Amino acid sequence: MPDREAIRLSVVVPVKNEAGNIAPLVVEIVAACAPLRPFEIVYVDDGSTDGTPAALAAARARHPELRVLRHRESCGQSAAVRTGVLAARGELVATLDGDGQNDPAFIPALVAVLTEAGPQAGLAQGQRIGRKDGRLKTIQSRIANGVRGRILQDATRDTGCGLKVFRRAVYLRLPYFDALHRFMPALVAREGFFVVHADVVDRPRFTGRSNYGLFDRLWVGILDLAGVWWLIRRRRRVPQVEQGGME
Ligand SMILES: Nc1nc2c(ncn2[C@@H]2O[C@H](COP(=O)(O)OP(=O)(O)O)[C@@H](O)[C@H]2O)c(=O)[nH]1
Ligand SMILES: [Mg+2]
Repeated sequence: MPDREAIRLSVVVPVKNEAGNIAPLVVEIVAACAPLRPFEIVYVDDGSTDGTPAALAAARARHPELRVLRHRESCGQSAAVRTGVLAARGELVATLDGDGQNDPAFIPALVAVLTEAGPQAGLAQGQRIGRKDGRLKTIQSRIANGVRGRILQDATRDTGCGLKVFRRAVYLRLPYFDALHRFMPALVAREGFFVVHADVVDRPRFTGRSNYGLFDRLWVGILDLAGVWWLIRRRRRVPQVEQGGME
């Protein structure tokens, strides 16, 4: 395994009860990221109660790039992403959902748009086209994205897409809360970095079922939006820091 300095990219994947989806997705990530070597894959098992730990152990035996972390008890998707990013050794981090809905083939394009935009670009946000969720969920997601965009003015059509590439150092500056991963563009901009976008083609889950019900995100989503709105208003300006005491 290459050392910390050598790794360019860490691919962080949060999973809860995704046993059947581990093996095929790891194979796809390894193939997609081949041009970005050296990279690592960090799976965070969020207290799964199915065969996910065994599937991860089997995948690790086949792929030396894979690291596995586990929460003893389920703490949620944002907490799993955070555990992965804290452990990540790459300067750049890619995230994607562990159910197969996000195609890792888009990771190199997201890395390219971020790095070509320069060091002030903090996040390359994937935006889904051809949504494969049910009609009701897709409509609900469109409405939520529309309301969020109006209120936060974060110039992003789809913040819920799990496919993102960001600078680890920028992520570490963000305030942590449950659902942080759905508000990344506004929070990255709050730190004085800008956001770039790339369209990504959505897929259906490989197998298994969604961890979220239709109403899981509605009421708490309104509360989260109010919280992020408040956070943004409570940032006066981003300090431009320079060396003092020179005269
Ligand atoms: N770590 C963790 N991951 C979760 C949790 N809920 C969902 N996920 C993962 O987050 C990703 C998206 O969740 P999913 O259930 O597919 O939600 P949906 O696609 O929005 O319906 C998948 O990789 C899930 O395994 C959770 O409570 N903890
Ligand atoms: Mg999904």
